[in-house]
Amino acid sequence: MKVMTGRDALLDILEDEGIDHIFGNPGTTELPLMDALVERPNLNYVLALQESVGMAMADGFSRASGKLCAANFHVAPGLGNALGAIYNAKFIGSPVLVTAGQRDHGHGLTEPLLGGNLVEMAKPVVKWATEVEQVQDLPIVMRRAAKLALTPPTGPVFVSLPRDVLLDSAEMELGSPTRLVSGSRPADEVLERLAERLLASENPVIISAQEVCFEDALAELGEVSELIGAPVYTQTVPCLAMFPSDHPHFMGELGKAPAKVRALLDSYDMAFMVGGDGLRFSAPFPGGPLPPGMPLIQLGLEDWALGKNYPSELAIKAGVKETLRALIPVLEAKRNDHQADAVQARSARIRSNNWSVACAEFMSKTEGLSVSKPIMADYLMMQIAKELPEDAVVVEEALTSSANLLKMLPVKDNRRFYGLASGGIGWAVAGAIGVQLAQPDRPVVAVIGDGSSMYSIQALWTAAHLNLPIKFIIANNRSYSILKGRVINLPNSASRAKQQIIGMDFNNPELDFPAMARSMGVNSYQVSEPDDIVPAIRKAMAEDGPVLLDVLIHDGYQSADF
Ligand SMILES: Cc1ncc(C[n+]2csc(CCOP(=O)(O)OP(=O)(O)O)c2C)c(N)n1
Ligand SMILES: [Mg+2]
Repeated sequence: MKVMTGRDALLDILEDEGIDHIFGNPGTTELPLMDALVERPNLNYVLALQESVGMAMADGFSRASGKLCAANFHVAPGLGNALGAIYNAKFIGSPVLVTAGQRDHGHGLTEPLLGGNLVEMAKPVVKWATEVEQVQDLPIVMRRAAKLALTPPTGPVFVSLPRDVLLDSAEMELGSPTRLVSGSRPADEVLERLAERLLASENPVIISAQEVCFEDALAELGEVSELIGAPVYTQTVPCLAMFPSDHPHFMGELGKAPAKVRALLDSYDMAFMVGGDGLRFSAPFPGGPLPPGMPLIQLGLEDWALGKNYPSELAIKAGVKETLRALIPVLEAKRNDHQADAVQARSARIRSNNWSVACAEFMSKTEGLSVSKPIMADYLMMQIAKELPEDAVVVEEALTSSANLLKMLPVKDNRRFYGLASGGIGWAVAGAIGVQLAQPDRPVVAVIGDGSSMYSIQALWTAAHLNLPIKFIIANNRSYSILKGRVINLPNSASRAKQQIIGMDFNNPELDFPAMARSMGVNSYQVSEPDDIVPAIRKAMAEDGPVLLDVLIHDGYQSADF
C-alpha cells in the first residue's frame, strides 16, 4: 500500500470514477484541493462566481450527459448558497458528487467563522450526506458516494471534507468504481400480464415521464403506442425530451393545470405511466388528476414513484427501455384481429388531432402576431422554434413566455430539451453552461425569463471565460409576469381591486441586459421589433462565442393557470 495525502487520494478517486469536471467556488478550506489541481490536467475546474451558479452548472452537466461530475463549495455559507440548486438536482435526479471544505476536526468546538454542521444542512436535499472522519476513510466514502449518485434513482450526494483530512497522509488502498446493473427487464410472465392488460383496454393513454428520456426509450415507447393504439402525452412538468414530436401518436404535454389534466384523462379507460411520476403539480387539487377508479399501470426504475399517490393495478420496477423492447414482440404475438382493428381505428383518430396538426394550427394563429408590438411572447417562441437547427439543444426557463414553446419546437432526440424542472428558478443561465460542456458538439440556446435570469446572471462570466458558444435569449417583460397573473386571481384579490401589484415589477430602473452581458465579456444585442427577431437569432448563431439577445416583449399578464 502506498502512503498518500488525503487530497491526492481524493483527486485520484475522482478521476478513477470518470469525473472530468469540477464546478466550484473556493475558499480557504478548499485551498489544499485547489493547489493539487495544478497537477491534474484531466480534472477541469469550472469557476462559478457564486455557489448556486456552480451547482446549477453541475446539474446541467450531469442532466445532459448522464455522467457523474463534482461540485465543490466553501463551508457552511457556501453550501448554504448552493442548497436551492442542489434541491433542483435532486428533483431531476442529476448525479452530482457535491463536496464542501470543512473546518479541521476539533476546531468546530470554538465556533469558528464559516463553521456549521454541513451534513445536517445537506441531508434533506441529497441521497446521502456524510463527513470524512479520518484520512483512511476517504476511499470507502468517496467510492460509496460515486456509486450512490449513479444508482437509479440517480441524484446528488454530499461529502464534507475537513481540511485536516485533506492534508493528512496514510497508507491507503484506493479501490475501484462499482456500478450497479439495474436496467433489467421483468420476468416473462410479467411481460405477458402487461401485454394482456394493455391490449384489453379499449381506450388507453400513455404518459411518458423522465426515465424515458434518460434511458433514450423514445423509439420503443413510440412502437408500443402504435401497437396498443394509445396517444402519448409527456409528463406534467415538460422539462425533458420524452417523446418525438413528429410521432403520429404524440399529443404534446399534459400541461401543468391539474383540472385540465383531469378533464383530459377522463376520456380514457386506462393510463400507462412510463418512467417515473409523470403527474407532479405545483398547485393542490382535491381528488388528484386521475379520474376516480381509473386503472393505472406503471413501469419505471424508481420504486418510490410506483403507486406513490395513486394505487397502481400493475406496478413494474424495471428498466424502461429494456422492458419496452421486450414487450413489443409479446404485444405483436398476443394481439388478436379484433384488437388490431380497434387499434387501427383509434390510431386514425389520434393522427387526426396529434401534435403535428395542433402545431400547424397554433403556428398559423401565431403568425398573426407578426405585427403586434411590443413583441408577443408566442411570436418570439415561434421564431425560435422555426429558426433553430435540428441539432440545437434548448435550455428553457422562461415561465409565461415559453408556455407554448413546446407546442412548436420540433423534438427528435432525447437530448434536445432541458427545461425548468423543480420550479426553483435560477437554473438556466448556469445550467446551459453545464449542458454545453456536456454536449460540446451541439449548439446550445437558452431561453430564459428576465426575472429567472437574474438569479444566476453571473454565470455569463463563466460562459465568456470558457468561450462557450451558448446563445442566451432573454424574454424581457420587466416583471414576474407569472406571479402577477396569479395574485390577481386570488380570492378577493386586493391587487385586482386596487389595480396595484407589489414586488413583481422591475422596470424602475429597467435592467440593462446588454450592458450586464458586455460587462462580463458576452456580446449582446437588444431586439424590440418583431421583424428583427430572426436576423438577430441568425447573427447570434453565426458568432463563435456566447451572445445574449435581450428581447423586449409585451409586459402584459393574464390569469396563469399553471
Ligand atoms: C428560487 C425561487 N424563487 C422564487 C420563485 C417564485 N417565482 C416563480 S416564477 C417567478 C418569476 C419568474 O419571472 P420571469 O423569469 O421573468 O418569468 P415571467 O413570469 O415574467 O414569465 C418567481 C419569482 C421560485 N419559483 N423559485
Ligand atoms: Mg419576466
